[in-house]
Amino acid sequence: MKKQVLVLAMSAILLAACGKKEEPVAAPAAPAPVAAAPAAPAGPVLDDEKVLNVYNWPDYITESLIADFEKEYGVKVNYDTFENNEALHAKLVAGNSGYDIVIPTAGFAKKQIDGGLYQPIDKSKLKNYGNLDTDFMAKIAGVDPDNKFLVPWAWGFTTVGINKQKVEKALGGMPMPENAWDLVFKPEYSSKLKSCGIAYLDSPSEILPVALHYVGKPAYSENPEDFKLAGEMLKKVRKDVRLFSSTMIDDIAGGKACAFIGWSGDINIAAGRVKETGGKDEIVPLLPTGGGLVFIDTMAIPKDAKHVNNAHVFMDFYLRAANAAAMANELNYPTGNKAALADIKDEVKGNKTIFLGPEDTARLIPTGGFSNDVSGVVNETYNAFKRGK
Ligand code: N2P
Repeated sequence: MKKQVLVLAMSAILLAACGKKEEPVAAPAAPAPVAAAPAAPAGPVLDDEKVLNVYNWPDYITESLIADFEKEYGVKVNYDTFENNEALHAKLVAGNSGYDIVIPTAGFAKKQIDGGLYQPIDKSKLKNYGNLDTDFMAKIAGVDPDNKFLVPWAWGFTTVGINKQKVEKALGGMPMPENAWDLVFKPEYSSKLKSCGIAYLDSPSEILPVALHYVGKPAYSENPEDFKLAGEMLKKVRKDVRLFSSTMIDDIAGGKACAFIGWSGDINIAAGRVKETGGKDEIVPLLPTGGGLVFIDTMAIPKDAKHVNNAHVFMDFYLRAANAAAMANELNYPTGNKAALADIKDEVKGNKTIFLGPEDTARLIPTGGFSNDVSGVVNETYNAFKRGK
């Protein structure tokens, strides 16, 4: 049975009629109707079991969000992370994942929506839904018509980042390329940067689109020949790649890698960490002329989720302007929450590697996804590359 969190109404007090001893006792007058206590505002509907299971990307939640939510609603949050969309997809396809909220990238989620893996969002339960930017929602509607299944979490772009001093030293006087993707995709550069460490995200659905785009093919090609070309290009630089990881903030900040394919916000976090600890190296997310790969990550409720009400309450909580603003202020990832803009610090709003200028925005590789037809080729090409075959 669903229960409502209700504040208890105060009980009525009946007054006894009183009179002088000698006077005949009058029949007690009917008590005056007690004014009804003002209705307490109904709280959101929670499930009987006060639990919420969330599955998200690593390093992608503000510090106090979960604790604040647990405290306010008395719901215990179990929080797990996945490394890439493929790992999330495998869990959803297997079924009974146990998760109530998952955070797929919108482009990738299309096939999950088409495959019936999510349940529709009940927007009537999201009183903060109006905080969302309608233009942003229109973009998501390209993969999720009528915004039925996906509620924005955050967005950013996959790009090349560098440790400026280490890269300059390793290049030994060789000028930086015009297109920063050359640093990680062209043997001329990668063979030099190998010495200070090249890291790639461990994410087929991001490495393949940027590789395809780099070799002049559509980022979300359907043509196996295009994958062959991208695979050949990747093969040439494989020996220079030191690390595959989706949690590379510490590796970057700790100097294990000097050139990396990473996420814009994470690269900025690593840059901040080096500064805080008094390090001299500058970590910089670059804005390649070849374009970064935009991602829009979203919350969705798996079809077989057990705590659907709690999931909606969490979504609505996240949609509060202050919570969405913290995502940009603390983690350098903007959200589609328009109301949050006022609470985002000026230095974050003014950072062109977080809030891109028009030129860089125009160059971004738009969000998209591979169809099921090519998912085999995507995985084969990626795995062969990673194994060095
Ligand atoms: C941040 C995770 C970014 C997710 N660490 C990219 N889809």
